[in-house]
Amino acid sequence: MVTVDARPAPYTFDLPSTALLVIDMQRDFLEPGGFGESLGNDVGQLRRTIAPLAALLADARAAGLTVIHTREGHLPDLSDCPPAKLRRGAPSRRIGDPGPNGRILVRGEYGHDIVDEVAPRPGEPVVDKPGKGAFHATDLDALLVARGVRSLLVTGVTTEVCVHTTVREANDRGYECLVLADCVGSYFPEFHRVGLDMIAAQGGIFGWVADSTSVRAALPTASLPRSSS
Ligand code: TIU
Repeated sequence: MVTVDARPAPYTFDLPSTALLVIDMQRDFLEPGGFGESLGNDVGQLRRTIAPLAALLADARAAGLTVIHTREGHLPDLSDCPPAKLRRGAPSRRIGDPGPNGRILVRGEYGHDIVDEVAPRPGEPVVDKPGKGAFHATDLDALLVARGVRSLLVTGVTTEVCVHTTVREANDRGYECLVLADCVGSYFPEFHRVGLDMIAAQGGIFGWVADSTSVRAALPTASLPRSSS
Protein backbone atom coordinates (compact mmCIF):
# COMPACT_ATOMS: atom_id res chain seq x y z
CA MET A 1 0.00 0.00 0.00
CA VAL A 2 1.08 3.57 -0.73
CA THR A 3 0.01 6.60 1.32
CA VAL A 4 0.37 10.19 0.11
CA ASP A 5 -0.23 13.58 1.68
CA ALA A 6 -3.57 14.88 0.46
CA ARG A 7 -6.52 16.92 1.56
CA PRO A 8 -8.75 16.47 3.44
CA ALA A 9 -6.70 13.48 4.69
CA PRO A 10 -3.91 11.18 3.52
CA TYR A 11 -4.84 8.97 0.56
CA THR A 12 -3.93 5.30 0.59
CA PHE A 13 -3.95 3.08 -2.49
CA ASP A 14 -2.31 -0.05 -3.80
CA LEU A 15 -0.76 -0.13 -7.23
CA PRO A 16 -2.62 -3.10 -8.77
CA SER A 17 -6.06 -1.61 -8.09
CA THR A 18 -5.16 1.95 -9.13
CA ALA A 19 -5.17 3.63 -12.54
CA LEU A 20 -3.80 6.95 -13.70
CA LEU A 21 -6.61 8.58 -15.67
CA VAL A 22 -5.53 11.27 -18.15
CA ILE A 23 -8.55 13.26 -19.26
CA ASP A 24 -8.78 15.04 -22.62
CA MET A 25 -5.20 16.36 -22.96
CA GLN A 26 -6.09 17.14 -26.58
CA ARG A 27 -4.83 19.81 -28.95
CA ASP A 28 -8.47 20.92 -29.22
CA PHE A 29 -8.23 22.18 -25.63
CA LEU A 30 -4.54 23.00 -25.20
CA GLU A 31 -3.50 24.53 -28.52
CA PRO A 32 -4.69 27.54 -30.53
CA GLY A 33 -7.26 26.95 -33.27
CA GLY A 34 -9.23 24.27 -31.43
CA PHE A 35 -12.47 23.88 -29.51
CA GLY A 36 -11.23 25.61 -26.36
CA GLU A 37 -10.11 28.71 -28.20
CA SER A 38 -13.29 28.75 -30.30
CA LEU A 39 -15.20 29.22 -27.02
CA GLY A 40 -13.21 32.37 -26.30
CA ASN A 41 -10.69 30.81 -23.91
CA ASP A 42 -6.98 31.51 -23.43
CA VAL A 43 -5.57 28.03 -24.08
CA GLY A 44 -2.26 29.07 -22.52
CA GLN A 45 -3.95 28.66 -19.12
CA LEU A 46 -3.86 24.87 -19.49
CA ARG A 47 -0.26 24.42 -20.56
CA ARG A 48 1.18 24.43 -17.02
CA THR A 49 -0.35 20.95 -16.60
CA ILE A 50 1.85 19.38 -19.30
CA ALA A 51 5.26 19.19 -17.59
CA PRO A 52 4.07 17.78 -14.23
CA LEU A 53 1.80 15.31 -16.00
CA ALA A 54 4.60 14.13 -18.29
CA ALA A 55 6.81 13.56 -15.23
CA LEU A 56 4.04 11.71 -13.40
CA LEU A 57 3.35 9.56 -16.48
CA ALA A 58 7.00 8.56 -16.66
CA ASP A 59 7.05 7.46 -13.01
CA ALA A 60 3.64 5.78 -13.19
CA ARG A 61 4.70 3.78 -16.25
CA ALA A 62 7.94 2.76 -14.56
CA ALA A 63 5.91 1.59 -11.55
CA GLY A 64 3.66 -0.49 -13.81
CA LEU A 65 0.53 1.51 -12.99
CA THR A 66 -2.43 1.17 -15.37
CA VAL A 67 -2.64 4.32 -17.52
CA ILE A 68 -5.87 5.22 -19.32
CA HIS A 69 -6.41 8.25 -21.57
CA THR A 70 -9.67 9.84 -22.68
CA ARG A 71 -10.56 12.13 -25.56
CA GLU A 72 -13.72 14.20 -25.96
CA GLY A 73 -15.02 14.23 -29.51
CA HIS A 74 -17.53 13.11 -32.07
CA LEU A 75 -17.99 10.88 -35.06
CA PRO A 76 -17.39 12.63 -38.41
CA ASP A 77 -21.16 12.67 -39.13
CA LEU A 78 -21.76 14.15 -35.64
CA SER A 79 -24.46 11.52 -35.03
CA ASP A 80 -23.24 11.16 -31.44
CA CYS A 81 -23.33 14.90 -30.74
CA PRO A 82 -26.58 16.01 -29.13
CA PRO A 83 -28.08 18.99 -31.03
CA ALA A 84 -28.13 20.88 -27.73
CA LYS A 85 -24.33 20.55 -27.48
CA LEU A 86 -23.87 21.52 -31.12
CA ARG A 87 -26.02 24.65 -30.77
CA ARG A 88 -24.64 25.76 -27.39
CA GLY A 89 -23.22 29.29 -27.07
CA ALA A 90 -21.78 31.47 -29.79
CA PRO A 91 -18.37 29.94 -30.56
CA SER A 92 -16.21 31.31 -33.36
CA ARG A 93 -16.20 27.77 -34.79
CA ARG A 94 -18.74 25.08 -33.97
CA ILE A 95 -18.11 21.37 -33.43
CA GLY A 96 -17.51 19.87 -36.88
CA ASP A 97 -16.41 23.14 -38.50
CA PRO A 98 -13.02 23.19 -40.25
CA GLY A 99 -10.15 24.76 -38.31
CA PRO A 100 -6.37 24.93 -38.61
CA ASN A 101 -6.02 21.54 -36.86
CA GLY A 102 -8.86 19.87 -38.77
CA ARG A 103 -12.56 19.72 -37.93
CA ILE A 104 -13.30 20.94 -34.42
CA LEU A 105 -13.69 18.12 -31.85
CA VAL A 106 -14.07 15.40 -34.50
CA ARG A 107 -12.43 11.99 -34.08
CA GLY A 108 -9.54 11.27 -36.38
CA GLU A 109 -8.60 14.94 -36.80
CA TYR A 110 -5.18 16.25 -35.72
CA GLY A 111 -6.74 18.66 -33.22
CA HIS A 112 -8.73 15.87 -31.58
CA ASP A 113 -5.62 13.93 -30.66
CA ILE A 114 -3.55 14.15 -27.48
CA VAL A 115 -0.61 16.57 -27.26
CA ASP A 116 2.77 14.97 -28.00
CA GLU A 117 4.22 15.50 -24.51
CA VAL A 118 1.68 13.17 -22.85
CA ALA A 119 0.83 10.96 -25.84
CA PRO A 120 -0.45 7.45 -25.07
CA ARG A 121 2.03 4.57 -25.28
CA PRO A 122 1.15 1.35 -27.10
CA GLY A 123 -1.12 -0.76 -24.91
CA GLU A 124 -2.57 2.17 -22.95
CA PRO A 125 -6.33 2.34 -23.54
CA VAL A 126 -7.67 5.52 -25.12
CA VAL A 127 -11.37 6.01 -24.36
CA ASP A 128 -13.24 8.19 -26.84
CA LYS A 129 -16.16 9.93 -25.21
CA PRO A 130 -18.94 12.10 -26.65
CA GLY A 131 -19.70 13.84 -23.35
CA LYS A 132 -17.94 15.65 -20.54
CA GLY A 133 -17.96 12.63 -18.21
CA ALA A 134 -15.66 9.74 -19.13
CA PHE A 135 -18.21 7.12 -18.02
CA HIS A 136 -21.11 8.40 -20.15
CA ALA A 137 -21.57 6.30 -23.32
CA THR A 138 -18.12 4.66 -23.01
CA ASP A 139 -16.70 1.33 -21.89
CA LEU A 140 -14.52 2.95 -19.19
CA ASP A 141 -16.34 1.25 -16.31
CA ALA A 142 -16.01 -2.19 -17.94
CA LEU A 143 -12.36 -1.52 -18.64
CA LEU A 144 -11.68 -0.63 -14.99
CA VAL A 145 -13.68 -3.59 -13.68
CA ALA A 146 -11.77 -5.95 -15.97
CA ARG A 147 -8.48 -4.67 -14.53
CA GLY A 148 -9.68 -4.74 -10.92
CA VAL A 149 -9.26 -0.96 -10.58
CA ARG A 150 -11.02 0.72 -7.65
CA SER A 151 -8.90 3.86 -7.23
CA LEU A 152 -8.25 6.62 -9.77
CA LEU A 153 -5.46 9.19 -9.90
CA VAL A 154 -7.22 11.86 -11.92
CA THR A 155 -5.44 14.32 -14.23
CA GLY A 156 -6.25 16.35 -17.34
CA VAL A 157 -8.48 19.18 -18.46
CA THR A 158 -10.55 21.03 -17.61
CA THR A 159 -10.84 21.01 -13.82
CA GLU A 160 -14.45 22.12 -13.50
CA VAL A 161 -15.80 20.54 -16.69
CA CYS A 162 -14.55 17.10 -17.80
CA VAL A 163 -12.47 16.37 -14.70
CA HIS A 164 -15.28 17.29 -12.30
CA THR A 165 -17.96 15.48 -14.29
CA THR A 166 -15.81 12.35 -14.43
CA VAL A 167 -14.98 12.45 -10.72
CA ARG A 168 -18.66 12.78 -9.89
CA GLU A 169 -19.55 9.88 -12.18
CA ALA A 170 -16.74 7.80 -10.66
CA ASN A 171 -17.99 8.48 -7.13
CA ASP A 172 -21.46 7.26 -7.93
CA ARG A 173 -19.91 4.06 -9.32
CA GLY A 174 -17.92 3.42 -6.15
CA TYR A 175 -14.44 4.52 -7.24
CA GLU A 176 -12.12 6.53 -5.02
CA CYS A 177 -10.52 9.53 -6.72
CA LEU A 178 -7.35 11.41 -5.93
CA VAL A 179 -7.27 14.55 -8.10
CA LEU A 180 -3.78 15.88 -8.79
CA ALA A 181 -3.97 19.66 -8.52
CA ASP A 182 -0.92 20.51 -10.64
CA CYS A 183 -1.94 18.04 -13.38
CA VAL A 184 -5.45 19.41 -13.87
CA GLY A 185 -6.17 22.85 -15.29
CA SER A 186 -8.92 25.30 -16.17
CA TYR A 187 -9.25 28.35 -18.42
CA PHE A 188 -10.50 30.07 -15.24
CA PRO A 189 -8.05 30.11 -12.29
CA GLU A 190 -10.91 30.78 -9.89
CA PHE A 191 -12.93 27.78 -11.14
CA HIS A 192 -9.80 25.63 -10.81
CA ARG A 193 -9.27 26.64 -7.19
CA VAL A 194 -12.91 26.34 -6.19
CA GLY A 195 -13.34 23.14 -8.21
CA LEU A 196 -10.59 21.47 -6.22
CA ASP A 197 -12.00 22.85 -2.96
CA MET A 198 -15.38 21.35 -3.84
CA ILE A 199 -13.84 17.89 -4.20
CA ALA A 200 -12.06 17.90 -0.85
CA ALA A 201 -14.71 19.79 1.18
CA GLN A 202 -17.13 18.07 3.54
CA GLY A 203 -14.62 15.40 4.47
CA GLY A 204 -13.83 14.65 0.83
CA ILE A 205 -17.35 14.62 -0.59
CA PHE A 206 -16.00 13.69 -4.06
CA GLY A 207 -12.49 12.58 -3.17
CA TRP A 208 -9.00 13.76 -2.30
CA VAL A 209 -6.67 16.45 -3.71
CA ALA A 210 -2.86 16.35 -3.76
CA ASP A 211 0.10 17.48 -5.85
CA SER A 212 1.69 15.01 -8.25
CA THR A 213 5.01 15.34 -6.41
CA SER A 214 3.43 13.60 -3.39
CA VAL A 215 2.39 10.67 -5.56
CA ARG A 216 5.70 10.49 -7.41
CA ALA A 217 7.67 10.48 -4.15
CA ALA A 218 5.52 7.61 -2.86
CA LEU A 219 5.78 5.35 -5.91
CA PRO A 220 8.21 2.44 -5.63
CA THR A 221 10.11 3.79 -8.64
CA ALA A 222 10.39 7.24 -7.07
CA SER A 223 12.52 9.66 -9.06
CA LEU A 224 11.77 12.21 -6.35
CA PRO A 225 13.05 11.85 -2.79
CA ARG A 226 10.53 10.38 -0.37
CA SER A 227 9.20 12.81 2.21
CA SER A 228 10.46 12.18 5.73
CA SER A 229 6.93 11.91 7.18
N1 TIU B 1 -14.89 23.99 -22.09
C1 TIU B 1 -14.24 23.32 -21.15
O1 TIU B 1 -13.76 23.90 -20.17
N2 TIU B 1 -14.07 21.97 -21.26
C2 TIU B 1 -14.62 21.13 -22.18
O2 TIU B 1 -15.42 21.52 -23.02
N3 TIU B 1 -14.22 19.81 -22.17
C3 TIU B 1 -13.34 19.27 -21.24
O3 TIU B 1 -13.19 19.76 -20.13
N4 TIU B 1 -12.60 18.22 -21.63
